[in-house]
Parts: sequence; C-alpha cells; structure tokens
Amino acid sequence: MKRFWCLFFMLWPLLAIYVCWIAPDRGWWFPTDAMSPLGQRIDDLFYMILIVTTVTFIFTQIGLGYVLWTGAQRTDPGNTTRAWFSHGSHNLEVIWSIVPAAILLYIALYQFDVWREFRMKPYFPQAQLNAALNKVGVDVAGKAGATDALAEVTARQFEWRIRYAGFDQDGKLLPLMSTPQPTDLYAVNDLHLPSGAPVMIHLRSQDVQHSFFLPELRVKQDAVPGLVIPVWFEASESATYNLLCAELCGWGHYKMKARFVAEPSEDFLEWLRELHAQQNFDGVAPAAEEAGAE
Ligand SMILES: [Cu+2]
Repeated sequence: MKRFWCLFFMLWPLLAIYVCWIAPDRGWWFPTDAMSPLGQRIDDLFYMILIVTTVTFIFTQIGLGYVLWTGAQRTDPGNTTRAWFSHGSHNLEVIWSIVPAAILLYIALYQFDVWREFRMKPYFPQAQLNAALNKVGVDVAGKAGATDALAEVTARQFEWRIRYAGFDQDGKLLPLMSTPQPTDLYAVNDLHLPSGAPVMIHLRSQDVQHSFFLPELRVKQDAVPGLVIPVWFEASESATYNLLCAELCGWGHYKMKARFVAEPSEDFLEWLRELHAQQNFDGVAPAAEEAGAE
C-alpha cells in the first residue's frame, strides 16, 4: 500500500509534464500564434523560461520520488536499518543558491534587448512608421508640439475612448497633439491603426487603473491615472483583434471589451476620413457634400 501511494503521488508530476508537452500544439498556452514581432519575441522568452522550469521540475520530482520510495522501503517489517539524522549540507546549500541565482541572472540579461526595443522610447522605430505613412501621402513627422502617437487611448470605467488627429483645411492628416484640438476625431471601443508598421499610441486612464491588453499581439500595459504612457506595437497582419482590459477595475470590468482593427494605411486613412465626415455632418447637408466642401 505504501508503494501504491508513492506511485500515486508521482503520477501527478508526470501528468503535468505530459500536459505541458502537448499544450503548445493544442493552443492551450496562447489563443493564437503571436501576431506581432514583439509577440514572437515574447513567446520565445516564454518557451525558454518554460524549458528551464520544466527541467528544474523534473529533477526536483525525481528527488521527491526517490525520498518517497526509499522512505517506504525503510519502514518495511524486518528492516533494521537505523535512522540517520542530518544537520544539512553546506555544499548542497551553496549549490542550490548559486545555480538558481545564475539562471535568474541569465534570464534577466537575455530578455533585456526585447525590453529595450519595446519599452524604451528612444528605440521606437519612428522612421519605419514615417515611411509607411509617407507612402499614402501623409507626413506628420517633426511638427512642433506633435506627439509620435497616432492615437490617444483613454481607459475609463468601462470603455476605451480614442482620440485621433483630424485633417486640416486641405484634407491633410494632422499630427496628434498632446492636448485635445478642435480638429480631433473621436471613437469609442474602436481602435484603428495601420498594419505592417510599428505604431504608437498614448495610453491614459481617466479614473482607476486599467490595463491595455491585445492578447493576439502579446501587448499588455497598465493605464495609470496621471500618466501618459507611450505604447508601440506592430500588427503583422491586417485583421480585427481583441482589445481587452486586463486589470480588475470595477463591477463592469468584464464588459470593457473593444476591437483593434489593423488595416493597410490607405484603409486607415479612409476610415479616418469617414469619421471626419460623420463628426462634421451638420444634420442638413448630405454627408458626402459636407466632406467634399471641407
Ligand atoms: Cu478596466
């Protein structure tokens, strides 16, 4: 019976390892493949850490199994082996302090370039975004007082409010200023940005702490009251993605769901023009004429 329990307890770690092994193919870790260059880097880091923890787990479970099995044997009737007492092993303690410390230090240094590329603002690839926008005749670079962002996303209980820059008299897209402008355009729960290029948003919160979460792109950033946080990412494919709040922010947290539409730059501009026509429609002139007269 003792050996049965020993095997019973060892069954669960084996099952856990098996489930971890088959999980990636069945999509249990992540909803989809990463849809952004950042996401691919993060998934690589995730799997690297998973391998390290799995190897550690296997060795500690083998140790545990060994102790259980030999312990069961020593209490067999007729076994006269005397109990043995230990006051610890200095060498072992040194080893199991230094090895994990070295592994953690390695992970900390190994992930640093991902952190730098996606979290340190001087590394935002502005030139790539400008090139994508220039292709569709938009030039918002280098204007005084302008931000590098294409949209300002403000989280509040329980929705995402999005501010885009509008168009000037000649129908040219203006840069997004840090303070609201009369020409700005607004949308709720509907974030549109160009795909295939790095894009930046400015993230704010109007009330409590929220978290801007694009699961398919592996982007997650807290929105903190009083701070304007630049967040940049690149959608590899034109598609509609989930935009969720990943911070329990109140009773309506569950419904704080929006969509992120990544589309070719031309479609993005077209969508902004439609928004402009809707918001400047005076309720009298047909919307198309109104847009044409601007
Ligand atoms: Cu929220």
